[in-house]
Amino acid sequence: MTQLRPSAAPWVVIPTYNEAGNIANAVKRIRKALPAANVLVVDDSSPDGTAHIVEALAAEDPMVSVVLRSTKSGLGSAYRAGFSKGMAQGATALIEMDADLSHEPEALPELIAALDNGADLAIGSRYVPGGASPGLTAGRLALSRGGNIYAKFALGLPVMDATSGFRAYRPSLLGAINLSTVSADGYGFQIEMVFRANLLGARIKEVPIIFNQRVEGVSKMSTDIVREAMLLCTVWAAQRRMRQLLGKRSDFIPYHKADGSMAGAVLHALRS
Ligand SMILES: Nc1nc2c(ncn2[C@@H]2O[C@H](COP(=O)(O)OP(=O)(O)OP(=O)(O)O)[C@@H](O)[C@H]2O)c(=O)[nH]1
Ligand SMILES: [Mg+2]
Repeated sequence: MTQLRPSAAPWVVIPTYNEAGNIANAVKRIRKALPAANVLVVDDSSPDGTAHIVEALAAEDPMVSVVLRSTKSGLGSAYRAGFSKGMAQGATALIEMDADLSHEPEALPELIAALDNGADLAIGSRYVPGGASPGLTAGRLALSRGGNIYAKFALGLPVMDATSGFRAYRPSLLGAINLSTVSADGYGFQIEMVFRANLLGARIKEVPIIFNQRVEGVSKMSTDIVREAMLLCTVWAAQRRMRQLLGKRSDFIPYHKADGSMAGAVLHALRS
C-alpha cells in the first residue's frame, strides 16, 4: 500500500474557550490557506457561544466540525481528544493551532511541507532566524525565552521553541507517543510532546513563524499553567539525569502530580 503524503488529508485541531470574536475568521483563513485540511474545533462549552458559530460554519462546509465538551478541561486534554478523532478518521497529519490568530493560517503550507520533506514533527518557531513575536510585553517575552532555555537544557531538547503551540505531527509519531499516557496541559503539554518525540528519535524541524498578539478575546494563560510546566520540567530533568548516571535507557517516565512527591517520581524513574 502506498503511503499518503502528510499534506494529502491533514486535520487542523483548534482548542477553544471563549473565542467567539476570532473563530469564524480563523476557520475561514485556514480553509483558504490549506483547502485539503479538515478543521476540528474542540470547544469546552464556551459561555460566549463559540461552538454555535462553528456549528453554523459546519452546516455550510463538511470539512469543518466541532467536538463539544461539557466542562473547561485544559488545552492538553482538548488536543488529545481532537487528535484521537482525527486519527480515527484517517488524518495524514495533525496540526495544533490557537484560535486567536496569533498563529497565521497562511504559514500552514510551510509547516506541512516540512512533514512532506521527512520531518515527523514540525514546530512553528519564534526563536529561529526569521521567526519573531512582535508586540510581546517584556515580561511575557522573558518568561517565554527563559522557560524555553530552561526546558532546552534541562531536557536536552533539540529545539529553540519547545512551548510553541503551532505545530504539525505525523500520525505515526502520535501513535508511538501514545496519547492516552500524556498528562500535561498548557505549556507543559507542548514541552512533554517535544520531549517524548525526541526520546523516540523523531525527526524534528523548526519552521520560522511570526507570532502575533491576540486582538479579540482574553488570554487563558495563568500562573497555574506556568507552575505546572516548571514542575514537570524539573521532575523529567531529574529523572533523565538519574537514568543517565545509572547508564539506563533514556525512556520517558510518566509523572502525575496525584502519584506523589517529586522525590518519589525520581526514585520511580530509577527503579523502572
Ligand atoms: N478547549 C479548550 N481550549 C482552551 C482552554 N484553555 C485555552 N484554550 C484555547 O487554547 C488556545 C491558546 O490559549 P491562549 O489564551 O491564546 O494562550 P496564549 O496564546 O498562551 O495566551 P495569549 O498570548 O495571551 O493569547 C486558544 O485557542 C484558547 O481558546 C481549555 O481549557 N479548553
Ligand atoms: Mg493566544
